[in-house]
Amino acid sequence: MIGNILIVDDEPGALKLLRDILADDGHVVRPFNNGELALRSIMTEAPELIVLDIRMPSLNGFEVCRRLQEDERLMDIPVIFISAASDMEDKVRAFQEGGVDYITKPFHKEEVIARVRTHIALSHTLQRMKKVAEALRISEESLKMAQAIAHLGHWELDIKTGQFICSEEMYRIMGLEPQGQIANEETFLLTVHHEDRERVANHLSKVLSGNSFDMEYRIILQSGKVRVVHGKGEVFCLGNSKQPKVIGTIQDIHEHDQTKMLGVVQDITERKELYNKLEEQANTDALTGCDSRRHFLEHAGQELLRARRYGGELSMLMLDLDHFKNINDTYGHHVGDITLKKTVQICRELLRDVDVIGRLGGEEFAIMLPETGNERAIEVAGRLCQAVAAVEISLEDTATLRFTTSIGIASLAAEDFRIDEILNRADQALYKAKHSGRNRACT
Ligand code: GH3
Ligand code: MG
Ligand code: MG
Repeated sequence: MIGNILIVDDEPGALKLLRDILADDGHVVRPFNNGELALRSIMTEAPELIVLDIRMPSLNGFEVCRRLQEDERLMDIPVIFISAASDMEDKVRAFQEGGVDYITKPFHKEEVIARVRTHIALSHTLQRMKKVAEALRISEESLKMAQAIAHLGHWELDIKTGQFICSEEMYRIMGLEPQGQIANEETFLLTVHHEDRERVANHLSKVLSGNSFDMEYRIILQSGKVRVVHGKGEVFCLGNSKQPKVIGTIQDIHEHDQTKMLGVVQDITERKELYNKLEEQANTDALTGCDSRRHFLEHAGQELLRARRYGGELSMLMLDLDHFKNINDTYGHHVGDITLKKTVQICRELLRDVDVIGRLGGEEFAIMLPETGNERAIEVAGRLCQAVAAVEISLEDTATLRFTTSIGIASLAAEDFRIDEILNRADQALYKAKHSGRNRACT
């Protein structure tokens, strides 16, 4: 193994001999006859090995070595000291001063070559180790960063010992200091919301028989805050076999010494909240706060199935404001909007909690009346018409606006299998109401 070696000796004969021995062995050699010059050269370009005479005028070998140790970039360069064969004291001190070895004068060619080769090889190995350690540190750091970005923590359960190890991010998600508070399955389960604890424990125990752990559950932070997490876990067998990941059965688990369960926890509280918010938005009409068309039809479909299954009654009202275009044209779109909101408000006040109002579009609403037969629906629709006609909306210039609505009524019949069949009949009834003078309910 060829090395880049710097040698220092104040004796010209010894320096030349040493240089020749090392150069003949194939090394790149930089010779110096005093410590100051050698130090300067080392700072400019660090060698892989320094062979350093102890006894030199002005700066001796030990002092040169001390200077190297003061510099972080140079402290790891191995130094072999050169001492006189007779000087036992120097040899002992050579190691105390941080030398890795010594060679004695007069030089024995084979000994010099052997010691230098050994330390060059060692130095190369150390450099490789340093690089690997640095790469490992970076990848661990990246993993930590990635986990933090994804709000993803991981845990490891040693099935044999029951020991639980959690990553830093896992502790962060739990709102705990990363000091090993979660040491076993029991303490892990304590972080789970009490309503979800049994479910998580059951699921976890099933993992031991080879199922993977994959579920959403709630955790409770020390602050009392509730977070929703998605837990995943699988059994890994880290034995001598070439297959490092095995989802094991109970038997497999007890056959392998190093069987561990690895899992991740992902904090999805924000995602869940956002999803709920978007769902709420999609289900609600932004202007009036009643159900959106899509949500109303979904709801009505379910109600139809229920009514058919249990032989219950169900009625639908189709409601359309009269001459609404005139209101917009006369008072402006804003007043039109107020009228729409007011209409929904009146319906809410008159209807039961189980009745559902949906905005089908524009100034057209549908109202579902569960457990309500035709007769009762006619009554409700009549009252709605009257209530709307009685409303006065005060406008800015002390004027008041009054408006009316027409309603079509239809009730569930034996041949109705789909909700639009009832709605179509209600629509036809609405048409009738419009054409027979408006401000009325028709069947
Ligand atoms: P009819 O008595 O026959 O129902 O007459 P109409 O004027 O009420 O019916 P038409 O269908 O001709 O007009 C409905 C109007 O409703 C037209 C449209 O500009 C208006 N409109 C639809 N959506 C909204 C809304 O969200 N806000 C307001 N202010 N107006 C709306
Ligand atoms: Mg209208
Ligand atoms: Mg209309």
